[in-house]
Amino acid sequence: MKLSPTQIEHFNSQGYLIIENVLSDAELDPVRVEYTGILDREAPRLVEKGVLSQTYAHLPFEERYTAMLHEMDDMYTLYQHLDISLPLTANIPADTQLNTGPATFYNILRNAKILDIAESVLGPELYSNPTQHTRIKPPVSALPDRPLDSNVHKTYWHQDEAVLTDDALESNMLTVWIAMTDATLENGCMMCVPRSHIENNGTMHCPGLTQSASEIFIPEDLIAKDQIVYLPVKKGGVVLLHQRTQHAALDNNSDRIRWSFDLRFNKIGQATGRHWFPGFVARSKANPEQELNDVSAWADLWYAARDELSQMEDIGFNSRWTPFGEHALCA
Ligand SMILES: O=C(O)CCC(=O)C(=O)O
Repeated sequence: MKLSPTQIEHFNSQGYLIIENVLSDAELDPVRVEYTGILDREAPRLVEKGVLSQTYAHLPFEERYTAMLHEMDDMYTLYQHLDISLPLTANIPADTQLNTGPATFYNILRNAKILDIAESVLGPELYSNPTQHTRIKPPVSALPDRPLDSNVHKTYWHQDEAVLTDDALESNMLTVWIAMTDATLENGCMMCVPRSHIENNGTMHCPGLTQSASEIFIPEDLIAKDQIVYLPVKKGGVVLLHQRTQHAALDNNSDRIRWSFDLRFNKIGQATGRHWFPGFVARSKANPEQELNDVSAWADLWYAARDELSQMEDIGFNSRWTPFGEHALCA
């Protein structure tokens, strides 16, 4: 699924692109089944620990996830099993889990249509950058009233390159955001400031409100609000963002979850900006034998990284913005 010259020109000039109808239900359904399996595995454990009153196994994934979170004081206990990244916290316990399942690997990260889209922008030497998440956002009415990170709550304004280390500022990183459910104005679709990738190089970010080092944000006063474009997209659609495009996501004010994956790609050989975490060669015309096609090899990379990071007292993710914490705009 190569992008047309018009689409590429829109992306390059505006810093974003909406592409509808990329992934089919036949590709997304196995991912949903995989995620249901994670709840099937974790729910009885949480019941046994006294965290949940029941497994909610009678509910479909969407409602079950919300019902489970509703009962949990520490929702990250569950969420971390679903994410496709280790957390960006000061310490990573040796038993930290993440989803390294085959449906997510083959149907999402290694999906040929997703790689074709990335190739249209970055060329044929594609590295899967480990700056990636799944975000499964319950209705705000189901969330506690305290700062929560953007994997479950709304996303504050930011540029993606701001969560990377300095060595990646010259990399060409592309964000590929994939809708697992429709993303609407009501349920928390993304929004962006067009052309901010050209006009706002290195916008100031404040350190975030939660313990995750990825929760930095651009103060609202620095956003050109009259220029905001909303990015609703149907299930199976994709939104592309340039690494410097200012963007955010609305609250989920609907009564159902809003679910997405956000992946990143850069050119092979460029710094990922998350050297702690493992990326892989997703596609290479020059050296196809270097492509990582085996889900268990991918899982091994993540668990090896976890084992190494669990030995560190303070990993020091993303400390670039701490000095600005005292700036009046950050208050
Ligand atoms: O899905 C969201 O809420 C925001 C995603 C985002 O900000 C990103 O992928 O950089």
